[in-house]
Amino acid sequence: LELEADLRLALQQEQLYVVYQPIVDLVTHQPVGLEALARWHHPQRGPVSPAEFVPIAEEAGLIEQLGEQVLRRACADLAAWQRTMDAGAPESVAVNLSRAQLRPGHLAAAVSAALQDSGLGAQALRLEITETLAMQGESAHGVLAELREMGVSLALDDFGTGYSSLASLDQLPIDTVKIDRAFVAKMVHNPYQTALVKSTVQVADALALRVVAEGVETEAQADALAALGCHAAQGYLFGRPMSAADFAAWWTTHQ
Ligand code: G
Ligand code: G
Ligand code: MN
Ligand code: NA
Repeated sequence: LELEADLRLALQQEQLYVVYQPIVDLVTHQPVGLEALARWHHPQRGPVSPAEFVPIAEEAGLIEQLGEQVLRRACADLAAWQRTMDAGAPESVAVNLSRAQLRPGHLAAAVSAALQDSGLGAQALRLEITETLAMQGESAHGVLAELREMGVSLALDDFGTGYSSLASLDQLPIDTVKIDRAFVAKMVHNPYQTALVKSTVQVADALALRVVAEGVETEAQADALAALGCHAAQGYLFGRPMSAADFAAWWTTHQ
């Protein structure tokens, strides 16, 4: 409850900030994109993980406000990079959505406003959803359809955990699947986990979906994923989540 009050205040004062983690092509290791991740530095407790404060925001009815701040910051930062980088600025940014943000009408309006204020086109935004939420009912499907109609692309996040199933890849209006890092961690030297990733890539290929592996920490994991035909990866091996300024420098030196 104390954290909830502090979070409410932090949102009012816009104390939350956003860090960015690169996504690289698994064949060339060239940067191809980035994911925005929310951060909160509590004045007394220090850093609080989004794994802790996102559920608090959901319960307290603060998630739309939080989501909108992250969306606006990510769009503003991407627009600034596109204005200031000489060549090859990122074309899009991925932003995580919580299930409580999937309200018909409201989410599309917030996304539109963030795009309009930053001057970005809809293709500059990739929204990440998890299957547990994506699967919940007609209204969620309607919201996803609204976003797709706007031209925003959708990624299925944390694939391989929870309720995710290969069958759902065909049923959601997504263009990307993100393989969860728990899956990646278990893969090397484990034939069963390797087979699961392999079949995920095969189904994704058949549906023309892009596959991004998360939490790649070692060369062995990157090599194994590349050998399985996985397209892109994200993880500490390539780059940690960074401030906007550090990310811009990282991106420029990795062109
Ligand atoms: O960045 P980190 O690994 O600490 O994130 C922990 C969890 O919080 C991940 O599941 C991630 O998807 C989620 N998360 C990070 N930023 C956001 C955000 O802006 N909105 C939502 N809904 N979840 C986020
Ligand atoms: O659930 P989602 O995929 O949005 O969360 C991404 C989370 O994974 C972020 O909190 C980010 O900080 C974390 N992360 C990114 N790369 C790595 C990695 O290589 N190893 C580990 N352990 N976590 C990572
Ligand atoms: Mn994500
Ligand atoms: Na994930």
